[in-house]
Amino acid sequence: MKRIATIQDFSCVGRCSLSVAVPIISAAGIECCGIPTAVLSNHTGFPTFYKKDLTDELFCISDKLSECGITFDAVYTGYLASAPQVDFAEEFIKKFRQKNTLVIVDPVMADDGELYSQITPDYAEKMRQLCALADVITPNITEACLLLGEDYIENPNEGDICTLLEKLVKTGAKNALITGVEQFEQFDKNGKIGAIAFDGAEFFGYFTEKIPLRCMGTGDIFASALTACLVNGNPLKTALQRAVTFVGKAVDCTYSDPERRFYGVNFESVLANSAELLK
Ligand code: PXL
Repeated sequence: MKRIATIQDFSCVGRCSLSVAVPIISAAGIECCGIPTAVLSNHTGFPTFYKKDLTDELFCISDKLSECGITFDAVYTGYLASAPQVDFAEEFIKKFRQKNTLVIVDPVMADDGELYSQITPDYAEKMRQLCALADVITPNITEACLLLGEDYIENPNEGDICTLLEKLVKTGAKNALITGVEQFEQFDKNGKIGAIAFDGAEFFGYFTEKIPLRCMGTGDIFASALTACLVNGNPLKTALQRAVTFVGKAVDCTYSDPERRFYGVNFESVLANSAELLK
């Protein structure tokens, strides 16, 4: 069985990070080893939260895994709770990377032009170095601009996205993918939403119906589904299509739930029926 190490926080409430990565990757038939960067009562999108940073523990955990001779088919990083944890992720990748280990970095730090609470400006600089080690990076538009040290582009067109992707690949990542890209049809206000990728030679994108609902954690669900598809041997183009489809189904299901919560996507409702998509 394939095995992934995923480095991100555990938020007790709020469907993000490890609470979505572990079930999604497990449903794809892959062993998912969660390396917790922090434990939070709930994610930082709520007005208040308790956070216990686990930076010291991270180094002890990685030393023991290494002593036990454990290997991983992929290392996938998500929300890192502080700038020193970005250094840890870099060290972990260097320690555990073998010839065929895939490295996926989701540079979780901002959305809609704003840094997440707790993320400091020096974080983006460190994140740039981490991204340079990756096989695939999955920023949203805000994160892509931050990684490049550019001003946020509010309503980018496809040309803007392609330029960002080309620059991101020049900074070192083998493949770059930008999420949350909207494709507005001329007379269809709902338009479509999806992702565009660049592998250094070719651009490809995939879009699904845009549902008028913004939920925290959508990027984490996307990156987890993409990682699972890649580790199961799918090419990036297929993995991108399937991850966009999976997120679309989950957001659709959340939208039709009269009791939906603002803080999370009902991915549980689609996971069992969509597990084949991730294989
Ligand atoms: O979904 C990204 C994310 C993950 N983990 C924590 C967060 C956020 C976004 O705010 O606060 C703790």
